[in-house]
Amino acid sequence: MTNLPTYTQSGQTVTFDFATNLQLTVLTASIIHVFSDRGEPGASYAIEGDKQQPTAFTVTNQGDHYDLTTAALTVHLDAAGHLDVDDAAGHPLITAYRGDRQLIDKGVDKVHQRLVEAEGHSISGATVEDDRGYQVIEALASDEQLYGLGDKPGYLNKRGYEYDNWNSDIPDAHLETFTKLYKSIPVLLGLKNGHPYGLFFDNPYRSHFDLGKESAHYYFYSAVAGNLDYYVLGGASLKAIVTNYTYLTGRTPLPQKWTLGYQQSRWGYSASQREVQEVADELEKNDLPCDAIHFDVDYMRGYRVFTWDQQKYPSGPGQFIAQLKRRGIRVIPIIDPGVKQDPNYAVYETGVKNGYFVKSPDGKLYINQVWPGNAAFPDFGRPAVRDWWAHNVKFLTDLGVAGIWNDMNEPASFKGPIPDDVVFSDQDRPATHQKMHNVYGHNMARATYAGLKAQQGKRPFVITRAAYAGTQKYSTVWTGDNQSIWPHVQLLIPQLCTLGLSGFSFVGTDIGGFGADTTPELLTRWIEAGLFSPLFRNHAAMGTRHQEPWVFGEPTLSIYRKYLKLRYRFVPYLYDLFAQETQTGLPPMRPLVLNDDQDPRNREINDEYMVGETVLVAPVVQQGQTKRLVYLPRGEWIDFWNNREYAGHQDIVADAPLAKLPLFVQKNTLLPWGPAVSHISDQPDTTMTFRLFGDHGIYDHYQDNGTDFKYQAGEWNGYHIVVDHDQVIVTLTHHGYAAAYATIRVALADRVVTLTYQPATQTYVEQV
Ligand code: MIG
Repeated sequence: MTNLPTYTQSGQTVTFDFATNLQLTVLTASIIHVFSDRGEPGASYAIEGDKQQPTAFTVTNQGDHYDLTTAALTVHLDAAGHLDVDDAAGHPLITAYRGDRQLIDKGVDKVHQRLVEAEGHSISGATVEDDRGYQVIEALASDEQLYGLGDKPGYLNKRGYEYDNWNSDIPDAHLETFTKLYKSIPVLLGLKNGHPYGLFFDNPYRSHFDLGKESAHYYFYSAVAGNLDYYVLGGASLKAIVTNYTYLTGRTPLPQKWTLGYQQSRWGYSASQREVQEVADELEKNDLPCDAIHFDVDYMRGYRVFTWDQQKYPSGPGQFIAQLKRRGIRVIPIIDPGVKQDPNYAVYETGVKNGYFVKSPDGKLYINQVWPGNAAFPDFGRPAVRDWWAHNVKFLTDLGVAGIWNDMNEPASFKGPIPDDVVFSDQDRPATHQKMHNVYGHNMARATYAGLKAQQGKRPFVITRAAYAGTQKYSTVWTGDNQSIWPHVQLLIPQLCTLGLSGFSFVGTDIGGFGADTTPELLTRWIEAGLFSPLFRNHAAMGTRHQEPWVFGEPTLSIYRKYLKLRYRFVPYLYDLFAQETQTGLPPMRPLVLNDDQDPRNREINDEYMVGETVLVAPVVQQGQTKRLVYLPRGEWIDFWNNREYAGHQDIVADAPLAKLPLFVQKNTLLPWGPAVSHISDQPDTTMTFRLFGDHGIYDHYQDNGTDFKYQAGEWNGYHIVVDHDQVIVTLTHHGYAAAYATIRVALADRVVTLTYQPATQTYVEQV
């Protein structure tokens, strides 16, 4: 038997003297950093700032292993380096697997494997490619569910599947067979025998998760290179795991309120001012609330980023954008990373002159092809390049755009993949594409955020396709190129919920589907299913059938309108949830298991989701279906449409004709009920309404100016509303924002109570 290694302790870091040193750092009682230096320089992109808090812990020698114990976790480490983690009550959370991997025999020999791979197929089951790689293998209990990993297109419980972390733009329809998409968010959440934990692997190199596919007895993480660098996350519930994970990697900041409104997009609109104008006119004519129109690549001059084709915009882009803004519609243009290779184009010229683009190993500019043809790629890992990009954003903010949509930043390339050895910077140190690929979109979004913030002083609205863990601090995300197929309206539920479990709270899919032709029924079910996705945008590819709400006539138009109007009623609720999310990291749109991980039924639900704690959504995601089974979790529930009451912990059959989204509110809930508006105004609301579901309720409501950062200096209002036995009490718990509501209405079952603000006493008094 080998002896235990010696160890040294420095502050909250304990270094064990193995052949390769292993460091355990206690960041908090629930977060332990596991690190082994394998020679990779550089700092984390996901984590910013020092997350270590003074925390008590002990290290004890137990003879055949050490125990490192905090108030929440115990790490056992034996002489062979096996690392096991228990919670404070001694329940195993993470147990190193003591055996060897048993590779799946797919009956393919080496010769055939090469042939199959040459044809473009991959034989799955990634193993470590060379001695720069490593793997971490953990035992699986028979009762263990695995969640997280970001945008992977599968079901909520990812046990039994394998995934890759390598940001990829793959044009085929995303199905559960895909191991990777645009984002790499290597955070895994587990429930082992009902006990929650998390593992965050902070290594940007290409990595792989096999979550019990190869064997029912273990799951593993492997990376092709980089340091062994991961975090063990503990907590009493999955919620606590998400809160701890977002403490570490950051939270979605409070968005501008209008970003929660409906947004209309289509690749092609922006090719002419007339076309965008028509879209705005149709929205208005058809009484469809909308807050933004997105401008895809067509507005640029020959796909040159930070240019605008004036000829396509007779009024001039600035005038036109201002004109739309006056009608309540904001403009979000797209920006790709690829900069057209053109010596007469200032962005390219400046980039070349300053060495801002990535280079081939021989030191020459690296060129690949994207929309503008030959293009150079900004070296976003470098601070100077991010500053330059942020400055370029001024071209767009000067024209009055309201946000920026970042695409193609995996980075995608048309002329073959960018080779691994292309020189990208890791901050100011030369590194490789292999290392910087997965953080490319992250760094681009970060630069865009910085530019918008500096130039607008508002909360930046960035939408990015590619991301890494932690990108949520800078940007919202959408799930890229889905298609107008039923499996994709089904997918949006587990995929957006999974992003939420992975730290990304502001998420959405292309409503109606991006590729392929939608049908009226599919479009209708999509606007229903996606009703509470924070990013609420209909977008489609050029060349597909149009899918604006009016193109199919009735009844599609009326149903679509009904749901847009309903969405606007819920905007104050979503905004409140975001205000809370900034403190907790809990996403507004969430899987049932997040609200109650102790109900085994909640652990496998892929066709329902919750909005906050009290709203349950059970969309129809099958063609032709007009009734569906709905699992009601704990508590009592009220059918939103007819007030019928149901006990929880049961399955009911809900009627769901095409025009109906099955929607339930927990009994005895108060919800804010936004005004019926066509656009979200930057002017303060003078009135707010709350609706009671049931007999009594309590609600805390947040209000601020909805646009800038003044709330951080205390310019916000908090309202505490209590309805009990027909008595309504509203208390202004925090008054930092001058424009407190003049009137508050509370809609009870049989009457509406109106309260008015008394400035002298800062109280709300019922009007009789
Ligand atoms: O190669 O800009 O995912 O939303 O409309 C396609 C055109 C590039 C991909 C994005 C999509 C966008 C499209 N883009």
